Amino acid sequence: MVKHTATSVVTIERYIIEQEKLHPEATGELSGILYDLALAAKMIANKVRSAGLADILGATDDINVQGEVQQKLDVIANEIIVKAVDHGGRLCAMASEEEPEIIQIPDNFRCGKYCLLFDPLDGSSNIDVNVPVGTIFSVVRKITRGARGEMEDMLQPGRRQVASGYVIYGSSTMLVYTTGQGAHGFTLDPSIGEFLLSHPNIRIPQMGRYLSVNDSYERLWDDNVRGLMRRYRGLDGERTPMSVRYVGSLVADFHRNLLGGGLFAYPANKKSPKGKLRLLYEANPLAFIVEQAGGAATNGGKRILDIEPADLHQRTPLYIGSKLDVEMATSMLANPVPEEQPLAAR
Ligand code: AHM
Ligand code: MG
Repeated sequence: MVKHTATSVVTIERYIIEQEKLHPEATGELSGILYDLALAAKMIANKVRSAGLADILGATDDINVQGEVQQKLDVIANEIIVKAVDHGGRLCAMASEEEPEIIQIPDNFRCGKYCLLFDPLDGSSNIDVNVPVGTIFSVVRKITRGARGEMEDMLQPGRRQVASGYVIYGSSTMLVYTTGQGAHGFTLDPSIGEFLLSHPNIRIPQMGRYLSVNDSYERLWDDNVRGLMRRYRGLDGERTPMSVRYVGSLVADFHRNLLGGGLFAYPANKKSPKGKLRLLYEANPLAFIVEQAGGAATNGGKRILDIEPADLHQRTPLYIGSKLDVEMATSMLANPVPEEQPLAAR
């Protein structure tokens, strides 16, 4: 008798179709954007995999073997995404962490009803040392009337996202996405070039094992942030200590915490009063995913998905991950430890 394995083989393409059927009114346009992004992810994965060879295959002074100027991988990733999605007739505009202005759909292509916002290669400074990097994306519906996307379409709060996701280029390449019906993960099988469903309906543990924070900024934090980090580490005896894991690549840190439980924090500090991470390209898409997985995300005072964006490249402090750990941040930062009064003011 033939023995079958317990799990079925489901490609991302089939999964997206199945999910789309849950929405009878769906036109298939959003699904089309997701396929195109999966294709872009495979192309970027291919480039990332051979990144370490650039110096050998290319010549010096940033000129490659064809005599072309070598582009940095984050610029290449940006280009790959734009070219994978700009002609499908599904998008009315894009915005990228790599580009200062809105990216318009070329005149010769039709405009659609969605906007795509993305960080093409997050953590790209890690490429040179072979540490995982990622792509993050967010899709919102167009709200203005004209054919082309405008700033107002881009600056929508994260709760209006219709899809978001990320790709991690790690020991394997994984794509995790949500359309508001759970967060689902797919692993790239490089031998057949397909993303296969490997992590259906991801659930993040309510409390985490890992704390991901760059504590070299400790001297620049407010007392309340310092107090919160002490609590996470169990130094005030109020919580089981968390272990610190910090890759310095948001997608990698987030992904580990999503699967195993934990909290990623990039607090505001005296040098970066708004934190470092971008609301539209990093915080919002990951916040949508984490909430779909049963976790939470805040800037310390407000749910990330409720922040009204004012600027395309706006930054935000970010506390994201296991629900109870994020709630700890909300309660401790909303009731900040009073600042020490300078002697002269007492
Ligand atoms: P980038 O978008 O310029 O790559 O910066 C974002 C990265 C994140 O991946 C990571 O979490 C963070 O910057 C690390 O910053 P720091 O070195 O200050 O800890
Ligand atoms: Mg980034």
